[in-house]
Amino acid sequence: FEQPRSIGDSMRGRLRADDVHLQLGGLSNYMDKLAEAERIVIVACGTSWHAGLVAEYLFEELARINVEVEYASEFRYRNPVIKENDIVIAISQSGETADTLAAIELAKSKGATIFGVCNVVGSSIARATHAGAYTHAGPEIGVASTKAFTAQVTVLTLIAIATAKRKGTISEETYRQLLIELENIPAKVEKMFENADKIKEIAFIFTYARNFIYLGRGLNFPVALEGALKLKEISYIHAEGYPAAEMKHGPIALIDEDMPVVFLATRDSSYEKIVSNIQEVKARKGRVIAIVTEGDTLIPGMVDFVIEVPNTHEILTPLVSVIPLQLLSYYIAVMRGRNVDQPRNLAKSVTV
Ligand code: F1P
Repeated sequence: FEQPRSIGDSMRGRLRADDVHLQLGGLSNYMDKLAEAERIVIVACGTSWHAGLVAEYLFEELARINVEVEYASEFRYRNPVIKENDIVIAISQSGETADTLAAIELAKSKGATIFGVCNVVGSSIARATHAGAYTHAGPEIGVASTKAFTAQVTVLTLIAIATAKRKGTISEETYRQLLIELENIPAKVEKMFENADKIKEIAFIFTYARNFIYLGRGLNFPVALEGALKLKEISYIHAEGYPAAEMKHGPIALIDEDMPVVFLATRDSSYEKIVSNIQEVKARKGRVIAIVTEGDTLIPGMVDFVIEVPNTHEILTPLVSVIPLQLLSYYIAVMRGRNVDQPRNLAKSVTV
């Protein structure tokens, strides 16, 4: 519920549509290096890894830079190919995650330049990097990351926009549109919280579901993964996130009348394809909860439940589409009597 403030804080002082250079603190000195990079490697764990997957789409789409997103816990034990002109971006809420820290040290030993996107000022990861941008969201109070995700995505979006602007891969018009729309996001998120009761009603219906599937395409694919992770973490319901187009390569076998399927179906360039994925699930009697853009008149007639999110620029979609998924997990967990702040088996920062 803090997110209208924390998303706002993550852009405050950094963003002026009339400014040629976004104010990105220590990173500002590295903008040329970033703009010239042939490759960005992102290392992170859990929710922060999902923010990294969003960043992959952003940097590729806006700045045309090749991006690889690595689980830090795998990367650190491989012998990855890292070159001196690679930029490694480490993302971490706590700034203390042992796997992410080890991945940074490995990349550093191979000569890469390391940037950090962390919530906690002065944390071990922030100190281990060459430069970085704090999210300004503050640490999470609970264990599961929620505001950290949207704050990380906000900061990564600003970095991608600034890089694209420096490279000339986006027009002045797009640059301005994106920054102006970013400033509208906190108010749009606030509006979604006002309609949270609808999500509570859906949560009530699915409180005792045993499984969930989350499907999305493009920028909504990492959001599907994040929705599934939130549900697992705080309600202990088994949930899988998939790219919607992968469904036919396996998970479709799971669909029947007992399977709730959450579709990220906002009005974007994947819309028509998502509509046909929804038809495939409905034909197999899956129970569909669709996250749609407000005013959508097609999908509500096809599915069991609809949750509307405000319209925004496609690039900024994850900042609005993740909110109903966090709320759905939250209400289901509370209805199941779970401790949402301190889920079983989870540590706030995984330091071993
Ligand atoms: C990564 C993370 C969180 C998750 C849980 C365990 O932490 O996987 O995403 O919610 O708290 O740790 P961090 O590196 O982002 O602090």
